[in-house]
Amino acid sequence: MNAPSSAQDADPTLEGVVTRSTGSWYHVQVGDRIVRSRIRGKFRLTRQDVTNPVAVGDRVSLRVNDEDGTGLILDIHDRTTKLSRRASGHRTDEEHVMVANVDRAWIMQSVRLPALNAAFVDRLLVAAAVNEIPAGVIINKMDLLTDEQRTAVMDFHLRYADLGYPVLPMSALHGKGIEPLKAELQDQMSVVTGPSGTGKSSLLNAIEPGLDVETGEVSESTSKGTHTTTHAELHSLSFGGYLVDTPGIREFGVRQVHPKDLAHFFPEMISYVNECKFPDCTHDHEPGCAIQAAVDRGEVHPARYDSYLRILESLQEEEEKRF
Ligand SMILES: Nc1nc2c(ncn2[C@@H]2O[C@H](COP(=O)(O)OP(=O)(O)OP(=O)(O)O)[C@@H](O)[C@H]2O)c(=O)[nH]1
Ligand SMILES: [Mg+2]
Ligand SMILES: [Zn+2]
Repeated sequence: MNAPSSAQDADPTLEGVVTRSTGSWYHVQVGDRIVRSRIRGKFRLTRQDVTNPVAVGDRVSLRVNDEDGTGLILDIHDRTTKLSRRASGHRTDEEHVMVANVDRAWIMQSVRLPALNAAFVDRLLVAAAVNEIPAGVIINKMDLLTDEQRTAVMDFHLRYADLGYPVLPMSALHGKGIEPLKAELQDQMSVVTGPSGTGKSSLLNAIEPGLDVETGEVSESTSKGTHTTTHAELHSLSFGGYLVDTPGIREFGVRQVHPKDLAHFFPEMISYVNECKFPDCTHDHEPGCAIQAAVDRGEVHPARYDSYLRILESLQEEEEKRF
């Protein structure tokens, strides 16, 4: 308990936002300065289902040690939103909070090196929808687009635009097409996520050249990035707002969804779910399924339906493991 403070003693508790987390140390922005901080042990003990009790974006109360200037995080404020994924490793039911309190999630893809991955986009769109975070899609490296790819990229673009998601083609490296994104980022707390090498950190440098965020190479032989960004980091934008740069994700596992609710997170499927013959239809094999019929009629994109089936399967496997 705190000792009662006299009138001369100002309350030494400060408020800040976590800009970086390395596991044991957290960077907390307090006004204009960054305080290197630790957390109280109790957060680790009470949240065993989460790999990281404090995430980038969290608003916290902290106290600063006068002697060495380090902070101790005393309290984490309630989150408005969070974007989490299944933690990698043996305990697949564990949650890893990628970022807290974001208003907007941008899913980054590149036309080449690495190639577009619609299944990845669909899993992240579901995760964002589950957490009620509006999402958009960025198609980067437009300068690498070849004639053979043009139709596929256009199909990809239209697929998501038709569903109502903002889709922004750009070339982060050359600073092309970034103005529309800047308008979307202004005064918002946003996160950019995507596979390694798609250009997330390059995007930060394009919109805020002073940041000088480290970027890495993409292997020509494997088309994979080299996981240059190793920790999520929140950057302040000079035109207002924050953008969180995140490490490239190898695999994104959807959590927190009951298999029977999954179709509700595919906007184009919602209107059909109550028209299936069986009320507990999983939309993967049942006769009289309105969603399968919509796929056959071309009203639901087959790639989206395929993503639905793959996520459904992984959620059903998780369910089985629980019993
Ligand atoms: N041609 C081209 N290359 C780009 C573009 N944007 C980024 N790159 C290159 O792609 C490579 C990877 O860029 P990064 O910004 O490090 O990618 P990242 O998404 O942050 O990757 P991780 O931190 O590993 O997750 C670098 O060599 C960049 O120069 C672009 O618009 N066009
Ligand atoms: Mg990066
Ligand atoms: Zn059905």
